[in-house]
Amino acid sequence: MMRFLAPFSLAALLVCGQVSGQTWTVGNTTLTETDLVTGVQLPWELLWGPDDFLWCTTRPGDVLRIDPATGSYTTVLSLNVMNNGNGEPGLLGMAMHPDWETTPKVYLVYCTGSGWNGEERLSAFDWNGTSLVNEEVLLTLGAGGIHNGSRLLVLPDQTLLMTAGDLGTSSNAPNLNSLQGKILRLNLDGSIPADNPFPDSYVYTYGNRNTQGLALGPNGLIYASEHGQNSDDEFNIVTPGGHYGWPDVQGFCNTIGEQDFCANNDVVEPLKAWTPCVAVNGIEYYNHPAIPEWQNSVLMAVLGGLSASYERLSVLHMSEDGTAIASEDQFFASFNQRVRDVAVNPYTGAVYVAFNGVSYPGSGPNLIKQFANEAYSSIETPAPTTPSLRCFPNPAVDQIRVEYAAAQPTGHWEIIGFNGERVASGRVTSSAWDVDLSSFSSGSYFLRVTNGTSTTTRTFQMQ
Ligand SMILES: [Ca+2]
Ligand SMILES: [Ca+2]
Repeated sequence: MMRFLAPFSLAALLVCGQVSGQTWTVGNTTLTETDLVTGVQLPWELLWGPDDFLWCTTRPGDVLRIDPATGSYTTVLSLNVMNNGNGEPGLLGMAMHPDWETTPKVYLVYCTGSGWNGEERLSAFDWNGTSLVNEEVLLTLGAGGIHNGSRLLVLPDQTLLMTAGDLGTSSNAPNLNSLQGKILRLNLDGSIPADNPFPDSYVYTYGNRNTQGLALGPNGLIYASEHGQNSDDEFNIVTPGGHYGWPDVQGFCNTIGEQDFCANNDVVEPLKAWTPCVAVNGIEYYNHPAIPEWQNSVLMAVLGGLSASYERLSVLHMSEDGTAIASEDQFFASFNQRVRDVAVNPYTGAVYVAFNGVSYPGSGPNLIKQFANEAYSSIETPAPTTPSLRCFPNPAVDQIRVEYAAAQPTGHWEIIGFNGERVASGRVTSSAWDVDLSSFSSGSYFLRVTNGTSTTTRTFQMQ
């Protein structure tokens, strides 16, 4: 079946930030694009939380709790991370305790230390209603300039998977005495599960290079995406005790040397491999009726590789039992933006996508977009509890009106170009004000209003 993806402009109808200017056609479904949050440095993990907020880690060390209805967010934790999140290390994966009502814990992986050597920590924090507190370090690994993993995923049996990269030393991966180049499995208190495949070991799979996608699929399947070196990015099914081949086997067992190694080592082959590498990243299983064309598929963020040629959201249509990829569709390549992660709104079926700018290891513009089928009627998303922000007209010519509906309209506002330069700012003293744009050049800007710990952003265009 052919699938079409055709953007067209709705600029005349826009309210700033609510719709960014495009709709996308997916079969018989129309997705409306919204810039939910803009100006965030390197959103890395996107997660729909058990509190019905969208949670996000940023590689420079912040945890954001985003109101999905308004895009307003609060920074609930700021960590000191290695090299301020420049390069590959920083704050990475996140997961929530499955018994959130009684045990509101958030699990985070981050790299800390100076220079390019340090420590990677898996820590649990308590959510106290406003911030993350009481860090408990559950596990420490090495951290380096490259290949730090790390995604987290809580399994239905209340254990936690953590992907650990090989730190650029490929011999780590097959070495069962190293925690690098693995997928690890822990109890939620940090102890080793009694039924792990290797006695008294966190190791769940080995021979992994740098796995940066994990998701639960149907029928108890666990999916993983893994970066290859130059060839053979992989999409795998996670099998306890499995050897995934690195560095002796890349992708399928399809060379003479690989076939011998695979026969002797019972190597698990991927469901699909991509050559040259496209830099596969965060994954999420999608089965929501809001986008019927994407049901029973895995949405996979693709960074595009060092050559910045393959950026997209891949839709991997799975076979009925989930054990094979039937076909791949590609979306949003026209943004030419590194796609880092994806999350799904369980009420509306809307998809949130984290973009990481145009070049490795991450530059502006960074933003979180929502793609929603507005024709789908669903259970309402819970009412927003945080301020709403509008700016209009969009596109703007010489002036823009800002409306900020907050209980206390205080704080400050900024307008920032997509190159990161702040071009205007001021104090918030009322719920509406005008900004003179007559000296602005044309292009994309974002408006950021900060009120206490709450930040709200909107994008607008200057003609
Ligand atoms: Ca492999
Ligand atoms: Ca191969």
